[in-house]
Amino acid sequence: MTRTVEVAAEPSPYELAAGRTALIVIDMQRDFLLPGGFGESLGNDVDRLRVVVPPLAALLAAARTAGLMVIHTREGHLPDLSDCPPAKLNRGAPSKRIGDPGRYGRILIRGEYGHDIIDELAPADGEVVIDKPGKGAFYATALHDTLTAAGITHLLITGVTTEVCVHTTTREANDRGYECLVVSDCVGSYFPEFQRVGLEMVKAQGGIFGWVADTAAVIPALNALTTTAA
Ligand code: TIU
Repeated sequence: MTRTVEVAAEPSPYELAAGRTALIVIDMQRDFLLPGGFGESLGNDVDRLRVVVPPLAALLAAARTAGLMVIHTREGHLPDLSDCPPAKLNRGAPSKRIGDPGRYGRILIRGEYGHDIIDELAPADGEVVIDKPGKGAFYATALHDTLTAAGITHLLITGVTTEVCVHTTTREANDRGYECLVVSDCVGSYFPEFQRVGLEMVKAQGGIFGWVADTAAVIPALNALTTTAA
């Protein structure tokens, strides 16, 4: 029988199921979090995302100890940009576009230093890294097949940015039948208002896309899973 631990989440308690739950860490890449990358090229203050790093590092450690499957994603494109639709390449008026040289290599291009995950949250050996061309982690990736093969039905969703890649991925996951909990202090936005409303939208209408809880609720539940496993 699957062990479960209840998380005090909104709008209702969330059943954390051992062996069926994965932690998804979305796009914690230098291009979004450091000056000179894609995030800044769009006119954003990247410092707003840094607050996510300490709680997410703590959650990652607890998830690893509890034996959860951990999946990291990276948004980015092939060097020839053949997987980047013109609608994405040409949208808006960024000071630099995807593929242009940035402070950490070509912006949002796979294999470049800026495209990779920040050192504090580097994937551990054996953790899956999903490279995605879109905002959602399920579009044009093997994520659903990977989760299905591992028997995963529940997702703890973290990363950046709340209203863009976190939301798109949560909605994609919800439509595919996953029970999603968005960890509120482990997701970040360049816009405080979008952060607040983005979290409200997930849990509104009885949990239309899923649940929301912070690390103060989720980490003790992970620790309880670890204890009951012993
Ligand atoms: N611009 C913005 O808020 N986000 C993105 O472009 N990608 C992700 O959210 N990862």
